[in-house]
Amino acid sequence: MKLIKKILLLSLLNGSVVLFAQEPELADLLQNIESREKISLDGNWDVIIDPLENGYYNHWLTPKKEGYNVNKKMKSPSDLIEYNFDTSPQLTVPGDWNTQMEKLYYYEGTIWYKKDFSYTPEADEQVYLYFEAVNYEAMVYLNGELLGTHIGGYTPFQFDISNKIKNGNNFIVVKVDNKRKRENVPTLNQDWWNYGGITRSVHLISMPVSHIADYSVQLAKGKNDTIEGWVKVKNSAPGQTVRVTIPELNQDVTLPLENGKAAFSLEVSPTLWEPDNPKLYEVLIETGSDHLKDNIGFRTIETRGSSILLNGKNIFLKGISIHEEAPFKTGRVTSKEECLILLNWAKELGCNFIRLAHYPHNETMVREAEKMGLMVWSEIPVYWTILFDNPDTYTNAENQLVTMISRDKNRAAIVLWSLANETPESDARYAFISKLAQKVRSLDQTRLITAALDSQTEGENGNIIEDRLGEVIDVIGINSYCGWYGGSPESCATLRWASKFDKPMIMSEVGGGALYGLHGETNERWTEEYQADVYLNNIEMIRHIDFLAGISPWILMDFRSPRRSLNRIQDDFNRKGLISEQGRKKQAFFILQDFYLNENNQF
Ligand code: GCB
Repeated sequence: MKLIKKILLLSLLNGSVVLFAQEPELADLLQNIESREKISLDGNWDVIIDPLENGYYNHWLTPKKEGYNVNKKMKSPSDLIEYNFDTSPQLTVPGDWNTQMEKLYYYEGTIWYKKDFSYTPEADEQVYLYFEAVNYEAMVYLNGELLGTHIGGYTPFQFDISNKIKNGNNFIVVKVDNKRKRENVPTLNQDWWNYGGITRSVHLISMPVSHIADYSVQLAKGKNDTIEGWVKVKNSAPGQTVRVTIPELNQDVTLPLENGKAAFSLEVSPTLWEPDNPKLYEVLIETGSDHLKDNIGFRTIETRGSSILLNGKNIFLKGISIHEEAPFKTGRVTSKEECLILLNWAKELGCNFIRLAHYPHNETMVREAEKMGLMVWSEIPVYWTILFDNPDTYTNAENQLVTMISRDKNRAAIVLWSLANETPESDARYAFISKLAQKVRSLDQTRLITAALDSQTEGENGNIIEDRLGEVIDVIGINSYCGWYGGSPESCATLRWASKFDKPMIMSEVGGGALYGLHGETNERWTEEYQADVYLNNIEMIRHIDFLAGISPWILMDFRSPRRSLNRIQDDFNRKGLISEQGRKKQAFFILQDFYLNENNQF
């Protein structure tokens, strides 16, 4: 097991092999917060809109000693304090700011958030402040004191505030800044709305000082009869043990902790997770003082030549791409109900697979997809022309990647980690993405690596895939817009594909735009008929790609994008959805549905 850097075989307990090990270098992030006792800090937060960052910088543009973070109040009538959270407007958390106030529709910049709360600490307690996501840069202060800064808009982060939280009244201030920057991931240019704000939930999570911080329980790579795992306990006492049980599989092991860590390997053959039977097992983890429960599925995912094998069997990935955009109201998804609407549409379409584009989606989305039997492609926003030769950009991308894997490593539904989308070829890009791939392989060997590539060479007999990133990844994603950005829809039916690599290909994007309710001839852009024709002809095309292992057309639902300004048609929406943002299905939805449900598409 390459996951474990140092393995020392110790003993046999209950017939299972017990190992001591170091968990790989994952993010310092509590696993499975769903199962934890939490105090929610969601709801109304007081906000100050601060385009010039006056709450942070003085007029010489040096950071103030005391900015808005200290939440100062007037003590006497003559005091000059030019801000007041208590009389300020409010925004709802979780939620983006752009869709909550008309004047923030196009806003990109800084907004300060403040929340008061009271707390009564208990004995033997460790308290974490946990943010599911803030877009993009968050400086977090507790009672005026900086806890830390987090960069990256779609991944969770936490602070141990046990020694800082007060008995009684406390306040949190977060400086949220979503200015796009050239060196960021994503960079200045992107085809989705840069929704700002505390977009996902915020929690106070309390647990015993000695607690289960992280664990991994999955099938060993390629083995359907071996469950491998490890548990990390923070502040463990000498001689302390951890117990892992999977009651339905009659597995019950008690493991000694070494430096707070223990690993195990169980020889057992679980019913495997698959789309038709997304079986999850209750897994219980206990230490003396702490316990938690997770529902975990077991499956293997591999490639053989140009096929993808789920549990050793060839599978065609019938997918759809999805942005984390709320149906009916637009803006960021903020509830489980919204996740379920999107996922149920994917099921109705006949999918067994979803591409969660272009950044890690919220944890609920992944967990619910898993329960519904949807395989998941999860990706980081290494998108278009990020600065591949900038070391800070790399560090940022790697942090997002490692955090995504840390959060979701126990989700059997995730079969593909995607490292990049439509990145222009260069040596720097090759080195950057290869390094990310190495990182994934050092952390997780139980999933496949992919990237959505743009670069296909037009040969005499059609398109040829020869981007050298193909050497690095396991599954080649190809974004192709035949019939939309190039060629007529009819020309797609006869377009042929070849690949330099003996690897599976997923057509990770394909499609075209239509305004729901706009009808006309098949050659009229933006009509449902045109879009349907794009789908029909592309479906004809893919029947002839013998190394094709799946598709995830672009996209389930229309989504906001400031690049899309065609008045009366786009109105700030990318219209390539099969469903409008108001939940109306376009003709193309039914074309794809027919292909997925009625055709024997086992390629
Ligand atoms: C792409 C991008 C995606 C865009 C899409 C489009 O290739 O990966 O983010 O939204 O094309 O609609 O052009």
